[in-house]
Amino acid sequence: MDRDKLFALLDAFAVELPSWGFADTGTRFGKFLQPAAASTIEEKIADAGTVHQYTGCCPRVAVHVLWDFSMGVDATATADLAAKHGIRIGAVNPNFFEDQVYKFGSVCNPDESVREHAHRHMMDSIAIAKAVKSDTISLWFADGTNYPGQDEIASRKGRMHGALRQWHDALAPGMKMLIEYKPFDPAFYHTDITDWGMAYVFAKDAGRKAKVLVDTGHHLPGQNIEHIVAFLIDEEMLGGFHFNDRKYADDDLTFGSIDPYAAFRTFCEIRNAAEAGKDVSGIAYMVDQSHNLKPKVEAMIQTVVMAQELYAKACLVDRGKLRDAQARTNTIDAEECLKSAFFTDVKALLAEWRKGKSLEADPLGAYRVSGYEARVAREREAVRAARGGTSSTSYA
Ligand code: PSV
Ligand code: MN
Repeated sequence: MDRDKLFALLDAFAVELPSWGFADTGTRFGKFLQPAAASTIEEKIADAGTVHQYTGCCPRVAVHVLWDFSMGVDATATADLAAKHGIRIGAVNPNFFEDQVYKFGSVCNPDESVREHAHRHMMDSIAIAKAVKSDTISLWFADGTNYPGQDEIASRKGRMHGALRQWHDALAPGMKMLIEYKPFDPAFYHTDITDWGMAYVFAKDAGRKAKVLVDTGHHLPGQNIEHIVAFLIDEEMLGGFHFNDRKYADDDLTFGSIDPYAAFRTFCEIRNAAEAGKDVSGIAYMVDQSHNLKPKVEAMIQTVVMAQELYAKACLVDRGKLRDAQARTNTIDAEECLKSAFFTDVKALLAEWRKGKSLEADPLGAYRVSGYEARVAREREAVRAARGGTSSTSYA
């Protein structure tokens, strides 16, 4: 592939950051607080804008409604603030898991008043999306049961189905709805949308604006994510990704930190589809990571640079050679096509791409010398002390 084509593909490769990834978060066993962690939407947006400033490829920040908005407050101010930091608001994530009423689920709850509560929250979330000019509502449900017999699985399916259909039709024109799946956690016996197949069926039944969201951490060990991705693209049902990595379950580790070759293979399937004429331009690339150990802005820069490198490698696969090897059923030659692209050092190419955008060649190094983290740590600690508290925002 020539350099200009690669650079054009990199220009189009935007990675959306999660607002919650800049806040103090932890595990159910506790949080380790960081002085520079963001505790307001203003601070989260400033951090996301900073990552974009150094990487040049993160023009949007996803928001989580209950963590980032107060009901009744004008959401357009948040969009204006994002614009001041050189970014826009991306996916709007309603929250169907935190309210006390959701103990036995949200839309699948047998109690109709709880389902209505969830419905009102969805309508508020659509209104927020309109106000911030976002075209994406991203749905994840913690719904499920912990014990056999706790509830009727098929009835819960029917409730989910009804809600998604109704919500699909309430979306504004041009808006889309992404449906995420997760095999377990917090529900440990059965989860109402447990895998890509169920998400696919619900999305398909809801209507054309609904697509599947693949969170790379939400798979059982050994599952072949690139196969799922290739299948969904072919069905025109892949809406987007939540990037992260995991060793065991949904660990929210840095994308590519455990298995970069698997992440590369996922990008390969996207590029294969694109080269075969499929429209992949609507796929949303989003990060869903909450760092408990790493400094948050640094971790996001590391993530985004990794995503760009793996994507560039997937672009570099010699698809002419690959097709030829496949036609000859030469498995070794075919596999070598992937391996030689994966092992190509693309750092210099990316540095050149950044130079063309007046960015520093090494985003992490440049960010570190900027002194941003030390400065915001001082400012945020002072603000928190004046408020008389520590970090406020939630688990993620
Ligand atoms: C759930 O584990 C999830 O992946 C969903 O995308 C949520 O919105 C996000 O994490 C919140 O942390
Ligand atoms: Mn997710």
